[in-house]
Amino acid sequence: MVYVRKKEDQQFYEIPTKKQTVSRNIKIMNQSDIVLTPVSKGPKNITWRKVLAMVLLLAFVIALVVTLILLLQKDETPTNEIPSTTELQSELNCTIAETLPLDCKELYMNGIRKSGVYTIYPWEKTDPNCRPLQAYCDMETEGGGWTAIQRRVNGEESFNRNWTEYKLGFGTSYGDYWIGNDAIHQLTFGRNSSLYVTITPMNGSDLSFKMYHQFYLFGEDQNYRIQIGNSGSGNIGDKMKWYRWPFSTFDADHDTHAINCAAKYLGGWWFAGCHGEFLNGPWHSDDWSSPWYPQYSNGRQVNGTSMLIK
Ligand SMILES: [Ca+2]
Repeated sequence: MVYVRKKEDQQFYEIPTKKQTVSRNIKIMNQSDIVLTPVSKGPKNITWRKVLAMVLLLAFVIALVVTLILLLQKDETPTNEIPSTTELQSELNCTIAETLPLDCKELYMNGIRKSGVYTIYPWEKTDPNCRPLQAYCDMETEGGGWTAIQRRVNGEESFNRNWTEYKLGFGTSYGDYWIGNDAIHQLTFGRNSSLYVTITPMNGSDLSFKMYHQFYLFGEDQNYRIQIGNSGSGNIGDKMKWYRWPFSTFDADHDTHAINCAAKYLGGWWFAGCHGEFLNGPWHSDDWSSPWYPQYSNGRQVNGTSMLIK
């Protein structure tokens, strides 16, 4: 039904439909040809249709906006399936690890001559442990190219750590640190490495050092058992030449003594029953027993240590 509102009386009138009096085939010449029927009220049906249409349109717009907001939120929210930045970085580094330095020796061979902290890539890209490592490189001692696996310079880090911490490493490579037993295994196993131990004496006299050859560490499945072949040059005793023992920490006793050596002497090491040398004791303390017997029988005589490999 179609309606019209007359100006004269503001009254609504119903316009006849085509079926009634108006046809497409009839040309209306005069407005009086159309018979208007007054109706009591306005075009109620039209108003409701408009309202209904507006409601439907509004509902559609609201649904559209809500959908868009949900889609945007989904894009911004990280999920478990998305790798973290560290994982991506690690994956990236491992992917190109073949062209990057395995250790400080390779950096030295690439022309690096300044001692300091560098990034090394000990693992193959397919290794689940694959990750870049920050390591201190000694590029001056004994021909340079040495990777520090242990270094103590200021006593800021405690070396009384548990199995997992020794496994993965701790500390900061520009200060006190342990590079990690996994990394030592990876850097030495099957590689005929040399080990160079240094001790800085508290009394200001010359640096103590000792070289060993054929040094390597077995993997965690053998509790990082150490193997040392021949001893080389040095100005202190070389009892480490006989080392064949697994690693121990206070929470993993693998020594041959009835007691827990790591718990008693407050640090991780390749204890047997218990030790003659021990570089991981409490810093500047009488509790650090026999760092390197007989030259260093007490931790208060020691002002720095390092264990270097290449
Ligand atoms: Ca024991």
